[in-house]
Amino acid sequence: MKLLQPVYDSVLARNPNQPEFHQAVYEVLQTLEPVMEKHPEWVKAGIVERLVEPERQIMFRVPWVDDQGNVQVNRGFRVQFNSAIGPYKGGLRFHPSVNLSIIKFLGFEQIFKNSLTTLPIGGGKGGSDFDPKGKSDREIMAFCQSFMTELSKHIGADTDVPAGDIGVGGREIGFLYGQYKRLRNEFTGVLTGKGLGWGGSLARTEATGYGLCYFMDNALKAHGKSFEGKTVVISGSGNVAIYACEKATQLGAKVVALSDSNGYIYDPDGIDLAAVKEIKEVKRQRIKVYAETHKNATYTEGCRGIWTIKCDIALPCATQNEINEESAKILLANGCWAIGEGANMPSTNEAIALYLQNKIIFGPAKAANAGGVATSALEMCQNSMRYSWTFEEVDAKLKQIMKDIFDNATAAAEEYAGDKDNLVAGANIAGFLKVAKAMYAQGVAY
Ligand code: NDP
Ligand code: 2IT
Repeated sequence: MKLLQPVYDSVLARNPNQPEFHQAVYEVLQTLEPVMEKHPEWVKAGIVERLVEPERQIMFRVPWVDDQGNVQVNRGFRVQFNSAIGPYKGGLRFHPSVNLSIIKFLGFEQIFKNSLTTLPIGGGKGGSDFDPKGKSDREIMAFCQSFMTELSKHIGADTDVPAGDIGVGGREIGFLYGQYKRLRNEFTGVLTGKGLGWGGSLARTEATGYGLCYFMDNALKAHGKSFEGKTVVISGSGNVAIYACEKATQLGAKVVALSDSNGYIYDPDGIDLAAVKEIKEVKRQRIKVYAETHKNATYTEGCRGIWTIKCDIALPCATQNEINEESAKILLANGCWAIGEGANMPSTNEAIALYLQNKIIFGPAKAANAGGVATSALEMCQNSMRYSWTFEEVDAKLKQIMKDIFDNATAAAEEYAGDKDNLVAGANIAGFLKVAKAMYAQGVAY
C-alpha cells in the first residue's frame, strides 16, 4: 500500500484494541490502491478517510430482569457507518463475544456488500454481548424489549433498518418489532426478517444460504464446473448454514459436515437436513444430538477440525476468522478447490492470501453472502408498496442479483486488478465505486 498507508496507520492509531476492525479495513484498503490512482479527486476529497470513520456510533445500557428476579445489564451497540447510497442497513448480533471492534468490522463490510446488491441501502450493524443460549423465551423477550426501548430512538424505515445476524432470528425480530410498534404506534418496515403474516418477505429466511449457492454456482460455471456430484463441507448449523446445505443439495452436491461452536458432525451418507432443522430450529439443541440418531455419522469435539475433512467445496457459514492459515493449508492439501464465504470475514487475511496464490475459486463474503441483505432490501421494497411477492418472484430476483454481483465483481477485478478471478479485489472495488461516487457528489462541509 502506498497512497492509502497513511489512512490505515491512522485507523490503527485512532482505534486501538479493535483487531477485527483493523483486519477488515486492511483487507479493503489493500485492494483500492489502483482505484485511487485513477481518481485523484477522491484522494483530495478524503473519500477513504471519511469511509473508515462511522457516521455515528451508539452504545447503550440494556438492563433486564432474569427468571430468578435478578437485574442483568448488557451493552447494546448500533454503528451507523455510511448512508451515502441509502438508509443504514445491517443485522443485529447477540453473542457474548460482541464488542465495538466486531460491530465496526461488520458495519464497515456491510457498506460494500450493500452497495454490491445493486439496491439502495447504506451500511450499519448492531448487537449486544447478551448470550441467548440457555435463556427462556421470557428472558429473550425481556432483553429484546429493553434493547429496542433505546434502539427505537435511533432507527426508522427511512433512517436505519436492522435485521438478524448471529443469535437474532425470527423469534427475536418478533419481540423487537412488537416493542418498536408499542413505543412508536407505527406499522412500518423498520426491521427486516419479519414473520410472513406481518410484513416479512417470502424467501428471506432462505436468502443468505441460497444466495451463497447461487453466487458459487455462477463462479463454478465460469470455470466449467458445478455443484453436481461434489462433496461439500459447511461450518455452522444456524440460518445461513442450514439453507446453504439445502440449496447445495438441491444443486446436486453431497454435504457431509456441519458444526456449532462445540464441535462438528460428519455424515458420509450426506446430511439429513430435516433432522438438522428439527434439532436446531425447533428444539434449539446442540448439533451433537444428530450423531445419536444417524448410525454412520460421527461427532467430534472442537469446531476447527471440520476443515480437516476432505472436500471439493468448503462453505464457512459460522463466524469470523474460523479459517486461519493452518486450516486453509489443510483444506488445500486435501484437494479443496472452491471456497464460498457465507459468514462474514470467516477467513483470516493469511488464509485469503493462500486461496489467491493457489488460484482456487473463491467467493469472498461481501459478494457471496449478500443475498440475505439483498432480500432484506426486497422486503423493504414490498413494505413500502404494502404488497408481497410470491416465493418464486423473490427467489428469481435473488438469483438475478447474485448473478449481477458475480458479473460486476468479475468486471471490476479484470479492469482494476488485471485478473478477472480475483473476486476479493473485484467485490471491494465494485462495492466501493458506487459509494465513492455518491459521497463525492454529496460533498463535504466546507
Ligand atoms: P445463527 O445464529 O443462526 O448461527 C450461527 C452458527 O454459527 C451457529 O451454528 C453457531 O454455533 C456458530 N457460531 C457462532 N459463533 C461461533 C463461534 N464464535 N465459534 C464457532 N461457531 C460459532 O447465525 P447466522 O447463520 O445468521 O450467521 C452465521 C454467519 O453468517 C455470521 O458470520 C453472520 O454474520 C453471517 N451472515 C448472516 C446473514 C443472515 O442473513 N443471517 C447474512 C450474511 C451473513 P453455536 O450455536 O454453538 O453458537
Ligand atoms: O451480514 C449481513 O448481511 C446480515 N446479517 C443481514 C443484514 C440484513 O439487513 O438483512
